[in-house]
Parts: sequence; structure tokens; C-alpha cells
Amino acid sequence: MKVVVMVAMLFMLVVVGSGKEVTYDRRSLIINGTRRLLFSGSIHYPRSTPQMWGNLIEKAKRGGLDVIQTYVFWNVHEPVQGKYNFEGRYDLVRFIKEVRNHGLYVSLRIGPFIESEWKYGGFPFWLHDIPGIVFRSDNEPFKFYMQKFVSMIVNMMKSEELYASQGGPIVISQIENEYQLVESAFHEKGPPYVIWAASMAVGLGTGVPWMMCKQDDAPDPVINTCNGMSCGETFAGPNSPNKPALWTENWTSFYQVFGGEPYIRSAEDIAFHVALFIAKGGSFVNYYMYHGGTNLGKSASAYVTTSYYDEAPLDEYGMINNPKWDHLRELHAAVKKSSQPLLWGKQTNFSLGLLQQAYIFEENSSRCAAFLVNNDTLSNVSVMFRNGVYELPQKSISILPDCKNVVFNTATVNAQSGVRSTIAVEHFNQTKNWLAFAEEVYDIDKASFTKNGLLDQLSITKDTTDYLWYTVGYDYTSTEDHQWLLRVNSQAHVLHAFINDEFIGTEHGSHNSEGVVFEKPISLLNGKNNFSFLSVMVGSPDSGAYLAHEIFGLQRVRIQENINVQDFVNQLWGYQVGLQGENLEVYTEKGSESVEWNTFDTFVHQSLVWYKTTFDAPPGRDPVALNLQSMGKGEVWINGESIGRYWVSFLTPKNQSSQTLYHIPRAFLKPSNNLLVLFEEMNGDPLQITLETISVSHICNSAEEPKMHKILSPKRRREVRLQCHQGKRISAIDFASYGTPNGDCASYSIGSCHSNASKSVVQEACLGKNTCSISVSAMQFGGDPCPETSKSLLVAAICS
Ligand SMILES: *[C@@H]1O[C@H](CO)[C@@H](O)[C@H](O)[C@H]1NC(C)=O
Ligand SMILES: *[C@@H]1O[C@H](CO)[C@@H](O)[C@H](O)[C@H]1NC(C)=O
Ligand SMILES: *[C@@H]1O[C@H](CO)[C@@H](O)[C@H](O)[C@H]1NC(C)=O
Ligand SMILES: *[C@@H]1O[C@H](CO)[C@@H](O)[C@H](O)[C@H]1NC(C)=O
Ligand SMILES: *[C@@H]1O[C@H](CO)[C@@H](O)[C@H](O)[C@H]1NC(C)=O
Ligand SMILES: *[C@@H]1O[C@H](CO)[C@@H](O)[C@H](O)[C@H]1NC(C)=O
Ligand SMILES: *[C@@H]1O[C@H](CO)[C@@H](O)[C@H](O)[C@H]1NC(C)=O
Ligand SMILES: *[C@@H]1O[C@H](CO)[C@@H](O)[C@H](O)[C@H]1NC(C)=O
Ligand SMILES: *[C@@H]1O[C@H](CO)[C@@H](O)[C@H](O)[C@H]1NC(C)=O
Ligand SMILES: CC(=O)N[C@H]1CO[C@H](CO)[C@@H](O)[C@@H]1O
Repeated sequence: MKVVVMVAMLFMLVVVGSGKEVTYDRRSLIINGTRRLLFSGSIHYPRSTPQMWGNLIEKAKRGGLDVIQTYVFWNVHEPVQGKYNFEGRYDLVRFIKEVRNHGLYVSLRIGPFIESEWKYGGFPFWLHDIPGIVFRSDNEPFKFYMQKFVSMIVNMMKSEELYASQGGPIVISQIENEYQLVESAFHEKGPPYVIWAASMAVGLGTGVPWMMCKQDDAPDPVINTCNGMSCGETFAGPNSPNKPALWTENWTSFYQVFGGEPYIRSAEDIAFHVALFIAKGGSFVNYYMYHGGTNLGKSASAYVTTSYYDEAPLDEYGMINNPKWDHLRELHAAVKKSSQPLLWGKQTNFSLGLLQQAYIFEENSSRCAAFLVNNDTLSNVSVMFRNGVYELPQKSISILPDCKNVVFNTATVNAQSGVRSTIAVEHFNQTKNWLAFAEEVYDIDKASFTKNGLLDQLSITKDTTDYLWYTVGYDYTSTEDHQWLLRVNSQAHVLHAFINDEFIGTEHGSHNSEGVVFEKPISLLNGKNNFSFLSVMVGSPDSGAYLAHEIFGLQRVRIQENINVQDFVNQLWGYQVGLQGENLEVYTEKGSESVEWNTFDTFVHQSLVWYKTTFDAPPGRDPVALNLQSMGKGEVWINGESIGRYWVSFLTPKNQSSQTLYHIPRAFLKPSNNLLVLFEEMNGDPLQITLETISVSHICNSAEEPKMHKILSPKRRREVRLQCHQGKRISAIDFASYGTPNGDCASYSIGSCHSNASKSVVQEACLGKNTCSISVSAMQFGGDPCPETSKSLLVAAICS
């Protein structure tokens, strides 16, 4: 044994010594001595479960990725100063090894400021309490803790031999994150911090390059990189002729907030901008996100939904999102086919028309690749290129890996499209299956401590809970019934107000608003009146300069009757951190025994109520979610694991919930008797909750007969290929038309020409199969329904 270890170590030394370090030149990263064109995708380990990782990475690899990019999430690893957690979802080393085992590289964005719609931008809250600290600036306390954490992560990677320089998968690392956006706010403390961060990182000797995204002046040898949706248009380029053009965040969609609409970015638009970036000399593109996943627990930042980038190439549940995934896979293949001239050829570009350009990469006459760009959003155009006529669809780029044949066009989608559907497998509509208990409304005498004045919410809660009670007493002597106006200003996100234990109203802010203003006419009792305010955060902020100095919670509380104003700000206030149910962990098997649960009927439509029930796991492997459309706002736990906050009652401008389905990772479930606990703040109705399984049930694709003319139009497939997800089979053909069907996969109908054999031919070829393909030819359909007309085939099928 010992001998083997010795030999292995000697080998390592030799390898490191013989130039396995990752370097770069103006063209690309250089790995194992050679230039590389790399496609990368962000998958964040804490946003899924270890049970999902292998499958996600495998699908990323099949989608044509070379690299998996992740942030490192400091606050999950060091929730309490000096107490580390690298278990379960937080097992960074296991995640990186999983990537390595699939033969992919890793881009490790250590930060440690990461933003990422993650609570407190990834900083552990204890950092807030370090005396004299100013985050992300030339500040000794901050630099001390930043260096300590970054060094610890780097040393952990080194000791596991995970850097490419050691034979591992990590080919690049990131220090800081989009700092330029806030740098000027730190005045003279900004620029030296950038220089310090860069040299500190470089000094750690990882043997792989460091990058700084959105930092135009990243000091050598750190590479400045671009984030955005259209880096081919917005990126000014590397800040030195010896650095490659890298795109660290090409947003595949955008994160969603409660009360906000989903942002849908088409496969064609993403493909256009990726192809343009490559055409202009880029050599590394990362999709942010490739798989978004789920903001489990209280991990999301302010107002961000629990579902994260569900529109990415892999959806929240890890299922392939087509046509996006497949269209990008074809793009990657086309670019890879061109990689020899792209990486070693000479780049030139010239105009092909008013809004059309050609980008050529040429080594010699036989090694040449071209990207033909049509930036006209309104019309298709035909251009002359090297003695050929090429049809360029509107707003598209055609890729010619040999400067002759179009193998891919960004606007021509050959990929199958898929639509998800859900099946309700359990209805929680029986009152007898629910138990409930009401959360206590605290008044000043029951509060855990008192203090003069209004305190900052996060300084008290330490961000361990979203909830803080602020309570105050007011002695009032009058026997007349006066109408007072209560006015509360808060810098938290939601306010629930009670007077003398009675609920009087609720108010909330939004992602783009400055806090909450609550106003309500009230009556007071003669004698002592108790005011109780439950102040709620919906995640802590993740960005902005001087994060540690931001103040949250109640700012002003007044009552007013005509000119008579009573201001409560400087009074004695009682504070209670967290909910009783949270403090007792009633969402766990054990904790739930520590409170007296009541039958359901007692609490119908009340706010601040805990509910519990049990259920069995649905059979099969389809992803599982709770449909909470009947609920208001709160949090859900399954067997003690929080699956995140929900907020269904906050409607979008289109009068819809931002999110009604909440993912339950299969790993949280046991076969039977799963404990479901909800805390409901509004007055939602749990009787209408359903447990649902999710699958891509409807798939559709089309293809055209080859056209017989000289114009080189983008290739359309000559066969319709259909494929159900793993373990599913085609159970029905919804629609099939060989002829001139109208529309596309979004909406279709039979056109003027239709072969009446269409459906039976497709059924014959596809029913009962996981995958099938049918060629678009008259022979296949037993005759030509309309000779002289160019025909296509469109098929919509059901997988189950
Ligand atoms: C590195 O390059 C050498 C020769 O160029 C090759 O034999 C080897 O397989 C490469 N290693 C990796 C990990 O790509
Ligand atoms: C060639 O590309 C450069 C850089 O993108 C651009 O400034 C120039 O206008 C292009 N030339 C033509 C003819 O398109
Ligand atoms: C083109 O360049 C490649 C790579 O340098 C070389 O292998 C090939 O022989 C060259 N072809 C011609 C026609 O010069
Ligand atoms: C395409 O046109 C838009 C709008 O005129 C412009 O902003 C963009 O830079 C152009 N892109 C290219 C690649 O020419
Ligand atoms: C451009 O061509 C595509 C087919 O390649 C067609 O679907 C589209 O309608 C055409 N657009 C215009 C403006 O003619
Ligand atoms: C519960 O829902 C199921 C499925 O919709 C229905 O069959 C049943 O009648 C419902 N029970 C009650 C008590 O509403
Ligand atoms: C206010 O709180 C005090 C102390 O808990 C209690 O004794 C009193 O009854 C409460 N007043 C009202 C009006 O509920
Ligand atoms: C919003 O939706 C609710 C419930 O579906 C409906 O009652 C209401 O009329 C809608 N309001 C608007 C402005 O569409
Ligand atoms: C299909 O159409 C042809 C002529 O258009 C007709 O003769 C034939 O009966 C039809 N077959 C069926 C099964 O409808
Ligand atoms: C840096 C960058 O490219 N940002 C852009 C990201 O995309 C949005 C929407 O297209 C633009 O508004 C940003 O300027």
C-alpha cells in the first residue's frame, strides 16, 4: 500500500512540474497545454439535493457542456463563526467530485461575496457583528475574514487534489463578484481592495487562473469577464491583449420575485447572443443558470421566489426544458465542429449588407469557419458569401464550420418542444386529517426583553428567523369613542398588526419598493392598550454597497387624532425573536409533540396558524410538488426539512400568483407517513392543497421536406424525431399532419393539404416507444397528397 501511495505522489509531483497548470493567452484558456473553447453552465449545489446532482451533471454533459460553474456559499458553510458545515446539500467536495466523475471541468466562484439571489449575498450574518467591519472594501477586519475563508476553501480543494494543476477538474476560480457596480460607493477604499483581493487570490497558488466578473480593471494576471444577456454586444473586451474573452454569466432567463412576472428568454435569443460572442472571439460561455433549482429553507434573498430559474435549460426539477436544452446542444456541437479554425485561425470580418456581417476564422483554405450574422429583426435576407447564396432568417446567425455548409442557424429550431403537466395524486381536503395550532400574539409583558426605542430587525434576529415581534403598551384615558389613525413605517417586508390581541391588518412591500407603510383607523380602549406588530422579512438583501449598515424593521409608529399625535418611537418596546412554533421546531417529528394541536375546525381562515398532516410518497420517479394555490404566505416543511417560503397571495400585475407549485425533492420523502407542516400567515385554506407529480407530458416536433433550390437555407431536419423523458413512453398521438399543416408546436391545425394516413403512420411508428422518428416523404405516407407543393410533417404526442 505504502509503495503505491509513494509512487502516486511522485507521479503527482512530476505532473505538476511538467506544466499541467491552466494558463491562458489572448484566445482562450489553455488546459493541458492546449487552447480550449468551453461551454459552461451554472448549477448551484445547495439549490438541489446530492441525490439529484449526478443526473443534472449527466444532462449538462449530454447538452454539450464542458464545465460546471458554481458559487461557494459561505453562509451555509460557516453559519456560526468557526463552526463549519460541509454535509448533505453543502458537500462542496462531493459535488466537485461528481462533476469530475462525469469528465467535466469546474469553474469555482469563491467570491466570497456572491449575490446570487442568496440571503445576505452569501455572507454569514455573524460578519455583520465584527467591530469596525465594512464589507467589500479596504477594511482590515473584512479582509482578514475574507482571506481566512478563501484560503480555507482553496486549501480544501488542494488537499482533495481538485485543481486541474493537480489532475483535478477545477480549471478557473473567481474572486469577488461584480464589484465594479459598487466600487465607487467605497471611494478611496475601493480600488486598493480590488488590488488586494486579486493579489491575495493569486498568492494562494492554485495553478489555475483567477477571474473577476464585471471588473474592467481586474489587475493582471486576473481576467476580467462579462456578465449579462448580450456580451457579444456589450463587452468591451479583455483589459489586456494577452487575456481571453470569457462570459461568466449569460442569463438564460432571470430570477423571479414574488409579485413579479416570469422572464422568458427564448432559445433563439440565447443562441444568437452566444454565437455572436463566439464570432467576435469569445472562447468561454457560461449559462447562468443551466439549472436553477429551488431556494430551499430561508436561503433566498429579499422577495425572490422559492423556484429559481425554472426557465433554464434544465427546469427547477432537473427535467430537460425543450426546445431550449436541445437547441443549445446543437449550437454547442456546431461551434465545436468549428473549433480548430476558431482557436487557431486568423479572424476577419466584413459586411454582407446593411445589417449583415460575416465573421471568418481561417487557418488555410481547408480549415475555415464562418458565422453569418443577420441583425435585421424584421426580414429574412439572402446574402452572397464565397460564391454561394445564403438565406439568413431574421435576427439570426448561421454557423458554417467549413465556410460552406450551414450546420446550424440560431433562429431555426429543430428541437422538439415539451410542455409540463401535473397530476394531483393526493387531495388534503379532509378536515379530520389536519391538526392546527394558533401562534401566540405577543404583548409587551410576554416579550423576551424590552428596550427603549425601535431596534434594527436583523441585529436582533441575526437573520436566523424572518419574524420579530415589536410590542408596545399605551395607557389611554377617555370614555369617548375617538377614531385614531395608526401609522407604521417599516423597512422590513411584511407587517401584521394587532391591537389587544386582535388582528387589525397586514401590509407588504415589494422588491422595488422602499419598505412598508401601514395605515389603519383604530379605536382604543379606556386603560392599557397593547400594540403588537409581527415584522416579517422575506429574505435578507443580497446586494448593494455597505450591506452591513442597512437597517430593517420598524422605523416609526404613531397614532393620530386630529392634531393630537402620539409617537411611540422612543417608548419602551418589548421584543420577541421568532415564532413560538419555530423556536419549538414544531415542524419536526419530535418538536411537534411539544405543542397542543387542535382539531382543524377551530381555525378555519385565521392568520398565523400552524397546520400539520401526513401523506405517503407518490410511487414512481416523477418530481413531486405541493400545489399551494389556496394558501396565502408562509413556509412549508416536509419531515423537518424546509422546502422554502411560499407567497401565493402576492399577485403579479397580470393578477396571477408568481408561484403556486413548491418542489419537494424526492430525497426528503420516505415511502409513507411523511410529516407535512405549514405556517400560514394570512388566512389560506389548506383543505385545497394538493400533492402533484410533474412530467413533460406533451411533446411536439416538425420537419420539412428538403427543398430543391440553390439557395443555401438553414438545414431543417428531414425527419420528425420524438423522445419522451426517461422511463416514459408515447401513449397517444394528439396530432399528426403530413401536408401543409398550419402553425407550429405552440398552436397547430390541419392545412389545405393533408395526408389522411398521417395519424396511422405516426401511431404505427411511435406508440409504446420512448423515442421514434418518421421521415418526411410521400413514400412514408403511402402517396403524395399534393404533388408540386412543398410539404412538412408536424406531430404532437403524449408521453406517460
Ligand atoms: C493531456 O494531453 C496529453 C497529450 O497532449 C493527452 O495524452 C492527455 O490525455 C491529456 N490529458 C487530459 C486530462 O486531457
Ligand atoms: C468588424 O468587427 C469590428 C469589431 O467587432 C467592428 O468594429 C467592425 O465594424 C466590423 N467591421 C465590419 C465591416 O462589420
Ligand atoms: C491546413 O492547416 C492544418 C493545420 O495546420 C494542416 O493540417 C493542413 O494540412 C492544412 N491544409 C492545407 C490545405 O494547407
Ligand atoms: C443589432 O442591432 C441592434 C439594434 O439596432 C444593436 O443594438 C446591436 O448592437 C446590433 N448587433 C449587431 C451584432 O450588430
Ligand atoms: C423568414 O423565414 C422563415 C422560415 O425560414 C419564415 O418562417 C418567416 O416567416 C420568414 N420571415 C419573414 C419576415 O418573411
Ligand atoms: C376530496 O377530493 C377528492 C378528489 O377531488 C374528491 O373525490 C372528494 O370527494 C373530496 N372530498 C371532500 C370531503 O371534499
Ligand atoms: C395588555 O397586556 C397586559 C399584560 O399582558 C394584560 O394584562 C392586559 O389585559 C392587556 N390588555 C388588553 C386590553 O388586552
Ligand atoms: C383577479 O383575480 C381574482 C380571482 O381570480 C378575481 O376575482 C379578480 O376580479 C381579478 N382582478 C382583476 C383586476 O383582474
Ligand atoms: C384517404 O383519402 C383518399 C383520397 O383522398 C381516399 O380515397 C381514401 O378513402 C381515404 N382513406 C381514408 C382511410 O379515409
Ligand atoms: C452587462 C449586460 O450585458 N447587461 C445587460 C443584460 O441584459 C439586460 C437585458 O437585455 C440589459 O439591460 C443589460 O444591460
